[in-house]
Amino acid sequence: MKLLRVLAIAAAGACSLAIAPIAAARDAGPPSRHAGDPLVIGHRGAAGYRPDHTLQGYKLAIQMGADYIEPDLVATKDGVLIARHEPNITGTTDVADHPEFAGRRRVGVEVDGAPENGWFASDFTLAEIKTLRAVQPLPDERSTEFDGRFEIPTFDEVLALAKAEGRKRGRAVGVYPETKHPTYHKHLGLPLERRLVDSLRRAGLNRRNAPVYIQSFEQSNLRRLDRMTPVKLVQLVDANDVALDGTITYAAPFDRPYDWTISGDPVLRARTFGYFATNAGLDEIARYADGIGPWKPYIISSTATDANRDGNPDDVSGDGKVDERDRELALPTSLVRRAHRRGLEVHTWTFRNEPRRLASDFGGDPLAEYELFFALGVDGVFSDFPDTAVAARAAFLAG
Ligand SMILES: [Ca+2]
Ligand SMILES: [Ca+2]
Ligand SMILES: [Ca+2]
Repeated sequence: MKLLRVLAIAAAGACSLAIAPIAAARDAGPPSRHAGDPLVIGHRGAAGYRPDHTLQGYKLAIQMGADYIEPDLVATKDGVLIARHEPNITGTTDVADHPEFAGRRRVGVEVDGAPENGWFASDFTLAEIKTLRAVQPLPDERSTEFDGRFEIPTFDEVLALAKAEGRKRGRAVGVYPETKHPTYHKHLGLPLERRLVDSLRRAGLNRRNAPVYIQSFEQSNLRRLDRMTPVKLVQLVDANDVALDGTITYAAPFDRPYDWTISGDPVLRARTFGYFATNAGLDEIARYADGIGPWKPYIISSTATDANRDGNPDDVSGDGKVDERDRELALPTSLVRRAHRRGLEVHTWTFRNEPRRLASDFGGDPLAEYELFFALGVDGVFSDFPDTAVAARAAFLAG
C-alpha cells in the first residue's frame, strides 16, 4: 500500500480527531505545545543517543523538547525503585565486569515465565547498584561511546531531574513511569505500586492533573493503582510479531499480561493482548485507565512478500537482509477511533530513526512515519529520537 494513499485514508477519517483532545482538557501541558497536540515521550530517555535510563539520557530528551521522559522501574534488594528496562541488568550495565559480583549471577530466573540468566536488580542493594555504570544495550547498531560513564538513577532522582529541568525551561517536564513485571516484584516481596505512589507524593505529583502517566503491560496492578492514585494510567498492549499477511501474532511471553497467565482463570488464560484492542477490551480499560499504549502494528500493520513460499518474508529490497524495509504498510485499523470514542488517549511505540526499522513506504524517512501516525490521530509517541519526533510534530502541525 502506498503511503500517500494511507495518508489520504487517514485524512478522510480525520473527523475522529474532533473527539481526540480529551487529554488536553485534563492537563494543560507544557506551554511549548498546544493543548491537544500529540505528546513526545522520550523512550527510556533518548535511547537513540545515550544508554537507556540514565539522567544524562533523560536530560538530553528534555533538551530535545520531549514533553515526557519515560523511566522503566524495577526494585533493588532494599526496596528502592531504580530506572532499568528489566530486573535483569546484564545487558544494560557493566555488572559482568565486576568480579566482586561474579557470585551473584543466577540461572533460570523466571521473570515472566521464561527462564533467564544473569544478574538481577533485586539481588543488589542501592549502594551496590550505584557502583555499576550503564552500557548501550544495542552495541551493534548504536554508539557505545558513553558506556561505563553514567550511574543507574533512582526514580526519585529522575523525578528531581524532571522538576529541575522544567523549572529551568519554564515548562512542565512530565514523567511516564512503567511498572516492570509487577507480578514478579510482588512475589519477591518488593511490590512496585506503593513505592511508586509514595515517590510521586513526595515530589508533589500524586494529583490528577500532574504531568504523570503510569503504564503497565499487566492489568491487575493498574486496577490496584486506580484505587491508590489519581494520576493518569495507561494500559500497554503488546504482541509477539506480525505475520506475512499483517496479522498480529502472539507467543509467550508476549501473548498476554503475565497476571492473566498465572491467574488460573480460564477466561483470562484464553485471551491474548489482542483482547485489549476489541470493543469489550477497550470498555474494560476505560473503567480503570485513561489511555492505551499499543504497539504500532495495532494502528497500522504491515505485510511481507513470500514469493519463494518458504513461510518467511523475502528480501524484497535485495540488500541481503530481511527487515522492515522489505515490508509494506497495510490499511489503518479503527483502534484510534474506537479508543477515542471511549475517552481513552492513544500513545504508541516505538519510533526509531534507523532505516532498517522503517517500512518501505517511508522511503527511509522517519519523519514520514510520525506524519502518518499523527494523521491517524494518535495522542502521543514513544520515541528513541525525541528531536526527530519534535521536528515531525512541528512539520505536521504546520500542515
Ligand atoms: Ca518502557
Ligand atoms: Ca520467503
Ligand atoms: Ca531487504
